[in-house]
Amino acid sequence: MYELLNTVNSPGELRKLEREQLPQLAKELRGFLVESVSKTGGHLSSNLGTVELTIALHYIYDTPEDKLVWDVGHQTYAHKILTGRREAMSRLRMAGGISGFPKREESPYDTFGTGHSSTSISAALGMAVAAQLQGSERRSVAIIGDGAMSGGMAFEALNNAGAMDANLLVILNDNDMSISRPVGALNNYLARLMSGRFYAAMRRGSEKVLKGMPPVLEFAKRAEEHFKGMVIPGTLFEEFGFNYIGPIDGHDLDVLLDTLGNLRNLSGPQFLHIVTQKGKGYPQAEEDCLLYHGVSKFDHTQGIVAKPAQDKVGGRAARPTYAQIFGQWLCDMAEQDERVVGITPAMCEGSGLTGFAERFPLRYFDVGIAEQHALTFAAGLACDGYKPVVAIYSTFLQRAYDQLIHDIAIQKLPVLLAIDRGGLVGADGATHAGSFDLSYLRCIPNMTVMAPADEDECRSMLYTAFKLDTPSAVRYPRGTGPGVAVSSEMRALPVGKGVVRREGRRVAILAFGSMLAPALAAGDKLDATVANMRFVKPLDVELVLRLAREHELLVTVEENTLQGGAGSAVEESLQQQGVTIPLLQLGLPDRFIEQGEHAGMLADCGLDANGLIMKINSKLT
Ligand SMILES: Cc1ncc(C[n+]2csc(CCOP(=O)(O)OP(=O)(O)O)c2C)c(N)n1
Repeated sequence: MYELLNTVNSPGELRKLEREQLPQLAKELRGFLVESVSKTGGHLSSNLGTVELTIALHYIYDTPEDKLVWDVGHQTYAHKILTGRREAMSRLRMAGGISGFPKREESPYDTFGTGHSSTSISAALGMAVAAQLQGSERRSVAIIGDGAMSGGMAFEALNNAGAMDANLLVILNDNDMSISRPVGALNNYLARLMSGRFYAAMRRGSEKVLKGMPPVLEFAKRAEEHFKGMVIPGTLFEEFGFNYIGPIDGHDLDVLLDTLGNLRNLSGPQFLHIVTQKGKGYPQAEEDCLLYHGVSKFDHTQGIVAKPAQDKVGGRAARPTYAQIFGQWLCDMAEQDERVVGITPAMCEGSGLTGFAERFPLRYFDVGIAEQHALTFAAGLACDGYKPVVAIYSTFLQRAYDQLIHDIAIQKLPVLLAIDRGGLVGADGATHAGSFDLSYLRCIPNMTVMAPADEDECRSMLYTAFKLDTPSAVRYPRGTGPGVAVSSEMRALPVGKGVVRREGRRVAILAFGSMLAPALAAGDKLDATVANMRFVKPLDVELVLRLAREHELLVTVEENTLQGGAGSAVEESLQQQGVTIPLLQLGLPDRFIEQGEHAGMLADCGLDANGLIMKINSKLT
């Protein structure tokens, strides 16, 4: 079935193929991708869109000597398959298997590790400058989507690269989609560029620009024959100092090969604009590329079967995810208070904002993949009387740390961060884990930081945070919780207070957020006291002191790195009060945790009930 594909185990072998064989290879690669991803889950639409580009790049460039840097890296499955990892695709994103993103330690062809967006131009520029300094002719190519291009870092890098003469090629893979519809002025600009309305004017500009550059002129003339006069300069990218080529059809191998072949020989900053279709070649994904952006396992002969609106599990309604609970709360809050505005950096669906966006379109802001801007934009709104709620994944909030401190916390602005994907996230692995937020949030003055242990508490915490009128964060995990029914009431919790959930002897377990469930299970086995601490900041010091007085051992447990986390807060408070008591701090270890299945990953870290029992027992004896 994959006769030709099976013969290609490296780009070296790919380069031995005749050009005429490449369309067949693309066809087989696409079939393999659909079949393979349907068995493992993963990103599908973006990968189907980059099949021809990946083949053409490895065919023309001398990889891995020449460097390909993929932005975000979710579109690198074809690249993995062609660089010796075809068989490893059966364990994509699984424990012990290959990552869903490029990873330097996985292959020499993965030149730069990614997962977060908008880094490729900076990294490829660094490599291009390194080549220049080393007197090498090797080339560096950044491949970046139109969504990732909306990130500020991409512009910082363009600004830098355009004023240098390093041999950098930036390929803009324009499929007119981010995860959902792309937003912003750049996107409008690209659409206008594509529409051809500006074509004539640009064409005149093009001749002017090309005249002084004979190799480009020659290339442009040849290219013109292929794509019937589609070579136009993009004013914006030209202004940045790049030589702009495009837009060209990113699924036409002939055009791609000719164009890249020419660009490979040009020096200085080059910009190639290609147009692709997300989901290309799999009709269901072409139809609904959002649904097929990130998929779980499915039957590829049928496609994803839509779930009924009220999904039933064993006769009961399926549990809502924390993201859905947040989305519902935001709608309810917005009904009550017209100062509520909702902000997302390009993660509408994942953050549970679809309903809010539909019901409150004027108070909903998708700002693009721009976390830094999202926070400072929220700060601005807060300055003038609004109550901004920023829905953001823990891992992406890392991008906006200074904005949180400098623009929000110092000014004590009432911005609420609804932080999703706190803790380990499973198949996406280390780049997407929300392992650090409790540590990096609790050291910021003026912040209130909460972690819910169940769904109902999540809603109450969001309301509590909203009522505070100071900077606050509610941090909840990916997916579903323990299944506690969510009250429709808006109930505020007492600030800085935890609750004892189980009274026991000798040992007191102080659980934060998602760790309450295993703590309660361990508490039952050990007859230990278990407290749901609720607040990481302000910490319930009174409760900590009482538990210290009444027990022989305190145990803190959190789904956050041990360094500087909630357990450290408990330790600091004991120190400050001059209380000495054995303290066992449990949490994520000081290493990056690779992809896997969430429960297994927690167990590996000793954060399931059994792990807690073992560690507590060994501390007691
Ligand atoms: C800093 C950061 N924020 C958000 C994301 C989540 N994310 C992953 S892919 C994606 C869309 C990327 O769109 P584009 O670059 O156009 O690539 P496409 O999927 O369309 O091929 C987003 C928002 C991320 N990876 N990194």
